[in-house]
Parts: sequence; C-alpha cells; structure tokens
Amino acid sequence: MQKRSYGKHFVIVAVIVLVTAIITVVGLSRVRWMAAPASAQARSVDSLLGIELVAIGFLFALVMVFMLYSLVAFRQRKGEEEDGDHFEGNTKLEITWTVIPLITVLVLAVLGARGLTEATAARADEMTVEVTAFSWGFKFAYPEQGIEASPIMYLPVDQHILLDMNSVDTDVIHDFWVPEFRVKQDLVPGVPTKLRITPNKIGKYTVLCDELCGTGHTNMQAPIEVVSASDFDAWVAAQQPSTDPAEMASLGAELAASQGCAACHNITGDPGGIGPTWKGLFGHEVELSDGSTVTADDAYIAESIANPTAKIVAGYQPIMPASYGQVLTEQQISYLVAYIKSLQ
Ligand code: HEC
Ligand SMILES: [Cu+2]
Repeated sequence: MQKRSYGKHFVIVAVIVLVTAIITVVGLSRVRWMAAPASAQARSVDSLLGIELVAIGFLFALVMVFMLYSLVAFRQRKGEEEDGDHFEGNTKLEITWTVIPLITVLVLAVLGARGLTEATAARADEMTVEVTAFSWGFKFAYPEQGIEASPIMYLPVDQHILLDMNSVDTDVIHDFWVPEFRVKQDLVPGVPTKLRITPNKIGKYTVLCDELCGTGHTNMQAPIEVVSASDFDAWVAAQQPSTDPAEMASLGAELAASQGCAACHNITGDPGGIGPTWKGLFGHEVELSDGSTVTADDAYIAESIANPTAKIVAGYQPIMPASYGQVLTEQQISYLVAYIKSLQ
C-alpha cells in the first residue's frame, strides 16, 4: 500500500483554523465578562485576560477544526474496504506539541507574576481603610480621619488605598471583592490581610463576599462610593459624632435598616414579631424571662443590643445575633438607642 500525501489537507485545515480562531476570539472579546474596570489595578488583570482569550480561541479552533475536518474528510466511503494509513509515532510533532505549550505556560506565568507584583505594590501616600468582615456584612473604619465605623465605603478617586482587613468570625472565611476593581482578598479569622486599590473612576459599586460563607452569603454586600476629593472631605466632616437627638435618631434609623434589625423588630407596635416591637419601648417596664421586670432606659436598651443574652424578654427566644457588640461602636449603639427612644 502506498502512502498518501496529506499536504493539501494541512493547508485547508490551517486556513480553517485561522478563520475559526479569529471568529472565536472576536466573539469572546465581545462578551461582557465583567463590568467596566474602575481601578488602576484592573489594567494588568484585564490585559492578561485578553491574552488568555486569544490563546483559548486559538486552542479551541485547533482542536475542533482538526477533529471535525478529519471526521468528514477521512470518513469511510462506499466501497472503501482497505485499512487506513498506519502511523508509528512522530517525534517532530511530539516535540512541537510539548515545547510550544511549555513556552506559552512560562510566558503566562511571568506575565501573571508581573501583574500580581504591580497590583500589590505599595505606593507612596497610601490612605488606610480598615475593613472588618462579620457574618454577614462588612464595616469600614478610617483611622486617619477618626471615623470609627461606617457601613458604607467612601473613597476619594485616584487615591492609593491600603485596605487593612480583619474578620470578627472565628469559623468562616470571607472574601472582599469589588468586580470593577478586579483584585480580591480573603478575610481569614485571626490573620490580618491586606489589599491595595486605586479607584480611578467616580461611581457607585458594591463590595461582595466572594467566598461561600453561610446562609447570609448572598446578602453579604456593602455599598461603595468613589467620589471626588472634595466630596470625600465633605463626607468625612459629616461623619463626626453627633449629639443632636433628632440627628442621632435619624442616624440610628439608617443603622437599624443597614444592620438588618427590621427582620425581627417592627416599629408599628405589632406584638407578633420575631423580636419585641420598638414602639413605646423606651421608659416602659419590660418583663424578663426570669420573672423579674426592668425599666427600659438608655442603659437597658444599649445592653440589649451589645449583649442580647444578658436579659431575655419574657415570651421570646434568645435568637438575637450576639455579634452587634463587636460590630457596632458605642457611638452607633447610642444612635440606635436614640432612635428607639424616639419611637413613642
Ligand atoms: C434574628 C432576630 C433579631 C435581630 C436581627 C435583632 N434582634 Fe433585637 N431582639 C430579638 C429578640 C428575639 C429579642 C427578645 C429576646 C431577647 O431579649 O434577647 C430582642 C430584643 C431586643 C431588645 C430588647 C427589647 C425589649 O423589648 O426589651 C432590643 C433593644 C433590641 N433587640 C435591639 C435590636 C437592634 C438595635 C437590632 C439591630 C442592630 C436587633 N435588635 C436585631 C431578635 C432580633
Ligand atoms: Cu462572607
């Protein structure tokens, strides 16, 4: 049996591979994988993803076109009875398909390491923001601005930010991720971690927890706003502690909404909730599960929030989350007390 020549097939396949690869890469690059980038660190991540999409498109075309072409071109035709050609290895081909992927993977590794170094590099005049994760949310503190706790992350645009990250949980890992910033970092119990971002686009984003961490995982989000430097200064000024009762009550109302208190407490006076209603609570006698009574004053309400199991209200289960004492500052608890006080 005489060997056939395959040269013509290789030329045809090479052309189809090229065309398919171009179509695939163009198609893939038109998919909106993620929202538009909004940080300086996004650049290296996105350029690496771009290179990988080209590699993926080419490999896809190579495998698919060779396979489908062979299925069609070398199928058994009517009346064809003889055996196909027999191949006994091909050293040149084997070296080629080992060396090219090896070089490709090494190049990607170098590019990845360079991108990682660039995205994590310390820079001059960084502003520190402390991030604390808890089940299930994030809170932020600004040590340089004297802001102890904020449920929202405010950032001045084009400012290098160093995130100092901690978790109050002891048994679960969370992960800080803002898709538009591209970079992300785990928050591990007992191990402080760091993340660097330089937001470069004014706008509203969302911090997501990107580590499946429990029943509240999907709600583990926090708003983040990137604003101009002057808007940031105005926000910092507005964060200074308030002593005006009406203002404290309205800050407390915002906190009650952002901390999920409303899931269990109502302000309508309806006694049927998971937790007692807040309407008319202040100044009234509360019956406790041990049979005693206590007057609901500032101290009792503050204690009920920071340490819910200290006194259990008669007729209710002790299911209020115990973490508020760690999550909320004394200032914030005083706002919540002022709010509950205002619900007469
Ligand atoms: C998962 C449900 C739940 C959530 C969320 C919750 N609580 Fe409670 N809370 C309860 C229950 C149940 C009680 C009554 C049992 C007890 O005393 O622990 C209670 C009691 C209280 C009391 C004492 C009420 C009284 O009538 O004496 C206060 C004050 C209070 N909660 C404030 C808050 C605040 C503020 C938040 C949000 C920061 C909050 N709670 C979130 C369930 C909840
Ligand atoms: Cu989480």
